[in-house]
Amino acid sequence: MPSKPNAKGGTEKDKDLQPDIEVGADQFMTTDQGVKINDDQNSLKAGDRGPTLLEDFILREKITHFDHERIPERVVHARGTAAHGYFQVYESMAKYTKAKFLQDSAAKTPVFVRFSTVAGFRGSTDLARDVRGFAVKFYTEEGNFDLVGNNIPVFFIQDAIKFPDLIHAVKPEPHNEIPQAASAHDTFWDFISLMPESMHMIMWVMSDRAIPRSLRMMEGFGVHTFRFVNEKDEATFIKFHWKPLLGVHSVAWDEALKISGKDPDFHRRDLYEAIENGAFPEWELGVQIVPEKDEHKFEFDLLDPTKIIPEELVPVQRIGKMTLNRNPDNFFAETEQVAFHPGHIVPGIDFTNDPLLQGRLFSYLDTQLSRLGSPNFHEIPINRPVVPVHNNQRDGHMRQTINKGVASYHPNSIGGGCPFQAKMAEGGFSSYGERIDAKKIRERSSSFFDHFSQATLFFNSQSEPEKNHIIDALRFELGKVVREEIRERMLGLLSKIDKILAEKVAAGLGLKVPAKPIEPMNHSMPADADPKKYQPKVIKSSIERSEALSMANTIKNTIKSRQIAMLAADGSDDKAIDKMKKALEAEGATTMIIAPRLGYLKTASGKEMKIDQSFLTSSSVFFDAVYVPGGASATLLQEPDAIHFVTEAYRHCKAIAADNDGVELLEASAANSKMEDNDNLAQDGLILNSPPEAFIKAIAQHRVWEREKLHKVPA
Ligand code: HDE
Repeated sequence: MPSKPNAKGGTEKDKDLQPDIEVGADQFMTTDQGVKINDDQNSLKAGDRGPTLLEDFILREKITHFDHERIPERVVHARGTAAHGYFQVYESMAKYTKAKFLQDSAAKTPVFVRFSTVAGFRGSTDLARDVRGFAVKFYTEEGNFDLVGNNIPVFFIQDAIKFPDLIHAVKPEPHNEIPQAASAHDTFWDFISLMPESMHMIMWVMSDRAIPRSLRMMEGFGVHTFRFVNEKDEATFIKFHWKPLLGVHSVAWDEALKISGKDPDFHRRDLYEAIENGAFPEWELGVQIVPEKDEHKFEFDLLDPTKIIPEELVPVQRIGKMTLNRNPDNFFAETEQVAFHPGHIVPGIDFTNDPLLQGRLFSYLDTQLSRLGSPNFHEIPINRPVVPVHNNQRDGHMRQTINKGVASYHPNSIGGGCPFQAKMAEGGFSSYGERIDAKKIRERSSSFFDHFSQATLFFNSQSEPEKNHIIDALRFELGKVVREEIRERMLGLLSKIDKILAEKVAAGLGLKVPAKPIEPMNHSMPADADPKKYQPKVIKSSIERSEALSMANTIKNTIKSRQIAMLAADGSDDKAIDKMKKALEAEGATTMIIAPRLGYLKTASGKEMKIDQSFLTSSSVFFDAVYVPGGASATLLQEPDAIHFVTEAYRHCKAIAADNDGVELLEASAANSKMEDNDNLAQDGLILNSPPEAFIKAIAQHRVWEREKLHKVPA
């Protein structure tokens, strides 16, 4: 049976990890050989001022281990953070798949999830404009299943052979290793401008999806079309989705830039703290199911990873829920050493011929060999399945398993034929018997040649503010490109997506959209190919807008785990603070008192109140909303940092509440522009002298992006 929570509420995987957990509390310090150490302060010397002796095995062991502490970072997705949890299916999916972890709604399957950015190095900022990795390892009773996805449902390229080119283009440029964790440079846009197939993905990456508010507030996607296979060996096509129960939310670009400086660990910290505070992040697993007979029914190819299946065509069925409820104990042992692989599947799930997926099936095992250094990386505690492993794989660096017996081959008679193969009825994996009758050919199917229709669909599906953010992002990114011909090529491609989009970007760059995109448009073609045959196909999407593509339509009914700043000073109204705090915390939000200095403040009723952060140690960009109680406006108005705090929160379109003379702080800030001529302030997220409920409603809206129409960036 899959794991049921043990007495302590842990999963099978938690139990499996127990023997490897080391706690030094109340223990003697020892060498790696278990010898108790008497002096860890001084090396062994010939006389107290003499040379250190080579004989000092304690010194040598310690320094040698230190010298080898680093392993290569992931070539992509180096920056990441992870958490433990479990997955539970809502009802049996037996009709579609025999995968055991998708049968029993009472069973909890342990998971380990790693989120990441793609381009930056291990120490880079969390808030880079980038795709986020969303990799889930399910420790099922039939072995590990890895769903190695992203927070964007499509990819830049259609064929794995282009992946090294894409990554070389986006990584810092090779001559000077600049810029870090950024796509805003020539090599990236040079490549992209020659790859029209990337246009759909570019729309997503230039949208606010690429700067999430929190890892807990982003969707996940399996990207490729996979297969479900049931007991009768019938297959259906599947797209995997993760839908966050907190909704899909992002920060503003200006915020992202500031957070990158003030707290580059913002997402990592947010996930860690949410879990420590018991605000466990949750996602529903969704699937789009397409019967085999419908494979060719769509105006795009199901095998093309630059396409989504619009939810209007095939709805997403929510089939289960994942909860992350435990932080790793050790970053290196777990988060760094976890090794995902899209090729880790279990009976009931299978691949399709998506050429990007097919290439990935090679890459992940291969990369672990150099990153983790041995074919035995599956024995590392975080990677090993919760079911036993028996096979004839032997030896290699760092082998942990002590295999008994002399027969390490199959068939054998000496070992009684063991370990033996499992029949399908016994859970043995058997690949889906897809019929293939083909000529070997190095080509791309012409059904992959529509590069623009879904880019247009995405752009058209965005709200006005979202469209403006895409335009701004493109102006910024292309503005950082030095070579003008690259900018012009990009404008040509953008005009194929949307003329107005291209014109607005061009205006920001001081250029004109070229009358005709530079031909041939597709450089991703074989040397001998006829360029005419490789021109992108122009297809008009049967769907003009898709609600699911806009974050404006996401869940906006909760403030769970949101961070609210309360600006206070000596004299602040403690009753108002307590009332607001209680109401916000009852809805699951977290509050912090921010004041001109650290320590304690004396409230209106003479009480001592602990200050959590000062204006120096904190910033409005770390919060979702701001509250200014009355009582201390005279002090706060003397603090330029307090006024800036409110101005910035206002310009970043956040909800702001104030009571009594607290309103004066808003009047001294940029919010004043709205207050002078607006009688519906609540709609604008400004909640003055109102009950907490109104503030709670405003925070749940996440942002009032319309405010940007007047003023975009903080003073
Ligand atoms: Fe990956 N990718 N990838 N990728 N990928 C890696 O494997 C690769 C792609 C994704 O948190 C590497 O262990 C190729 C798509 C995630 O540890 C490497 C291609 C999607 C992670 C690799 C792709 C992903 C990786 C680097 C094109 C979304 C981080 C380190 C054919 C569906 C997993 C490693 C973690 C990591 C190769 C494209 C997701 C080199 C060749 C598409 C979330 O093997």
